Amino acid sequence: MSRSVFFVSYLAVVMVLVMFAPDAAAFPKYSQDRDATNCRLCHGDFRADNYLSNSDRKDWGNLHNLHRNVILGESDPDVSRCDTCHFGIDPNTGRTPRFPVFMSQSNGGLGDGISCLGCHGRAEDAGNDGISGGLAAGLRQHHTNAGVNQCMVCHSDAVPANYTPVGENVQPPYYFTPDDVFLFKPTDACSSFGEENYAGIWAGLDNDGDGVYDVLDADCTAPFGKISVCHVPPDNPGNLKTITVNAASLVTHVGHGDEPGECEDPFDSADTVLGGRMYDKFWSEAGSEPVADHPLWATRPDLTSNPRTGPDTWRCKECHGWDYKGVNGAYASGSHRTGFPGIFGTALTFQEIVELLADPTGHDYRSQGLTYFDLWDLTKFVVVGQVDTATILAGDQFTGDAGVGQGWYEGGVGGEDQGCAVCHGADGMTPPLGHPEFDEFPQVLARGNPWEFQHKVRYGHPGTEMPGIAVSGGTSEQANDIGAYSQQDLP
Ligand code: HEC
Ligand code: HEC
Ligand code: HEC
Ligand code: HEC
Ligand code: HEC
Ligand code: HEC
Ligand SMILES: [Ca+2]
Ligand SMILES: [Ca+2]
Ligand SMILES: [Ca+2]
Repeated sequence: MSRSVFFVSYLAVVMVLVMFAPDAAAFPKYSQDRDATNCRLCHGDFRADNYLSNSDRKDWGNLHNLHRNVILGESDPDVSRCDTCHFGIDPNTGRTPRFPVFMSQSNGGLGDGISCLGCHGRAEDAGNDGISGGLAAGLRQHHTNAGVNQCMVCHSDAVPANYTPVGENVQPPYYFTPDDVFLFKPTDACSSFGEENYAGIWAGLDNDGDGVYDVLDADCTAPFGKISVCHVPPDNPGNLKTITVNAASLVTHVGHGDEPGECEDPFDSADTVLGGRMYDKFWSEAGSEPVADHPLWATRPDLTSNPRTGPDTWRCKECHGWDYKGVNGAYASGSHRTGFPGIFGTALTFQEIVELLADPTGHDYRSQGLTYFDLWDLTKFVVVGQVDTATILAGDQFTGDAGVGQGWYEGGVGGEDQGCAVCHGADGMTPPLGHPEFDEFPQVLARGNPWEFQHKVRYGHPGTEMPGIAVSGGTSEQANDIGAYSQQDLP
């Protein structure tokens, strides 16, 4: 795109924002001013180490270096990979300024100077959005389908009902092949042999945003050739084994609970944070929403206090409590009482817990689409993610330091954590962008249900962009301080 077209579209952005979203930040940059705005609000500093992926919650290292060195590799020093994303020439220095970084404008490098859109957009989706060129419809719908409502606030093509992006198998503009300059660039959106996968779990990008990745997406045909999968023996889910299978049978293997790629130690590679979120409401993170009652529901010792039916009866917290103490904790009485025991201090081993959760005559979670890998995440939460709520609460009052908690609330607990205020406002009363109906404000939940509050603060709110502090290494002591601040000092 020529410079003059860029200026025209830049003017259009300014006008659109003035007309429709006077107080919203302009979006086509990664951040407004190297601050927690635009993409950086949720994906953090692009150049920080230990990026925790928003999609698989694994540590991807440094996103900037990953893109520069691993995804882009470059054999010809005259062609700068920096130009794939960076834009313009500073007349004083004659060099490319490194800030700001635009979503859809760059000097070139790999391809035509369309920056992130070269890999995170598709030309075939153009012309279907109210305020942008529309190339990133799939990226936006991926956000929407994952419960991130932000993009819909401004982009009409972020709403699945308005527009269906072209299929997973349609290649982004930069995926042409072969390439002898950018040696490692992605070449296949179906990523049959990992062509789009560089970090984290085996998946590449969900290019059309329907939530299904790569060759598992019905738009892609299974490839020929051999591929490694990690096989989970159904009768002994801890004893994983890497096997080589026909790539065409991958979908079938995954259907049986296997995972593409080589095996890792299941407990080491399990994810406590994802487990904590699934403990709250698993189908917002993995598997599917149950229809009938949980099979154990009919056996609850108290059949009358808790009249819930259907999906709610499958939430771990519904039987075992937000304090993990079941009938011996906050659910000893009230409309959530079931009489079931807690899980705090369980003496079961990892292997026993995975088997208990899979048991078709008991907890039966495989039946709702959870894989053994999901069950390992839940198990890791059970083993290392619980806290004894008696150590942070006196009755229903947090015992932490409200002044210290204000610091965490407003500035974050460290690492990637940006603090609560960026989404909930300094006074807690601002609904997160894209969630206008929200009224379960931090202070409301902290005062009304501190046991639930501590869990949400640590692990976030499933199915939404709220990360929780545990993902950044936050502790239960910090949750306690945030609780004290929210109970005592927020209006
Ligand atoms: C309000 C929070 C939020 C904002 C703002 C945000 N993202 Fe995301 N993003 C997420 C979450 C959460 C996920 C993971 C969704 C999932 O897969 O569960 C994600 C996933 C992604 C992915 C992975 C997609 C895939 O196929 O796996 C990319 C790429 C991405 N975001 C880029 C961006 C860019 C570029 C921007 C700015 C234009 C942006 N995000 C703004 C929260 C956000
Ligand atoms: C995949 C796209 C991409 C590539 C390729 C890339 N960058 Fe960046 N770069 C970014 C993003 C995104 C930011 C963060 C902008 C922000 O925070 O708003 C950034 C920020 C920077 C900054 C900090 C700018 C500032 O003033 O805050 C420097 C310096 C930088 N890049 C240098 C480079 C160099 C040198 C190269 C080539 C070796 C390169 N980048 C390649 C995307 C890229
Ligand atoms: C050359 C192709 C390419 C370009 C250009 C590119 N990306 Fe990416 N990006 C990828 C791929 C591929 C992945 C996924 C890697 C994986 O799954 O292992 C990714 C992942 C990401 C993620 C991580 C999402 C998550 O799951 O947590 C973010 C954020 C992101 N890109 C932002 C950007 C931004 C912002 C730009 C432009 C400044 C950009 N990318 C340019 C190919 C690219
Ligand atoms: C405050 C309004 C606003 C919000 C919220 C917003 N955008 Fe945008 N976005 C814009 C505007 C305005 C443009 C620029 C239109 C242009 O110049 O093409 C744009 C352009 C883009 C582009 C480049 C153009 C293209 O063809 O797609 C990408 C990528 C993008 N947005 C991604 C996202 C994602 C992902 C989200 C949600 C996480 C999001 N945006 C949320 C206002 C917004
Ligand atoms: C419908 C109620 C119900 C739900 C929902 C439920 N459980 Fe249980 N859970 C029980 C009952 C009853 C027991 C004790 C009897 C048994 O072992 O089956 C138990 C026992 C356990 C134990 C063993 C405790 C011990 O030390 O013996 C663990 C661990 C456990 N559950 C974890 C979970 C997890 C994780 C979830 C969510 C994925 C979950 N439970 C969902 C009812 C439930
Ligand atoms: C990246 C944005 C973001 C950050 C940071 C964030 N939240 Fe949230 N929070 C949300 C969203 C989105 C929701 C769900 C909105 C909805 O249900 O519509 C939510 C929900 C909540 C809820 C209600 C949960 C329920 O049961 O409905 C509470 C309480 C809460 N957040 C407190 C906090 C606290 C305390 C922090 C800081 C430790 C925090 N949030 C950080 C975005 C965020
Ligand atoms: Ca990956
Ligand atoms: Ca898809
Ligand atoms: Ca893909």
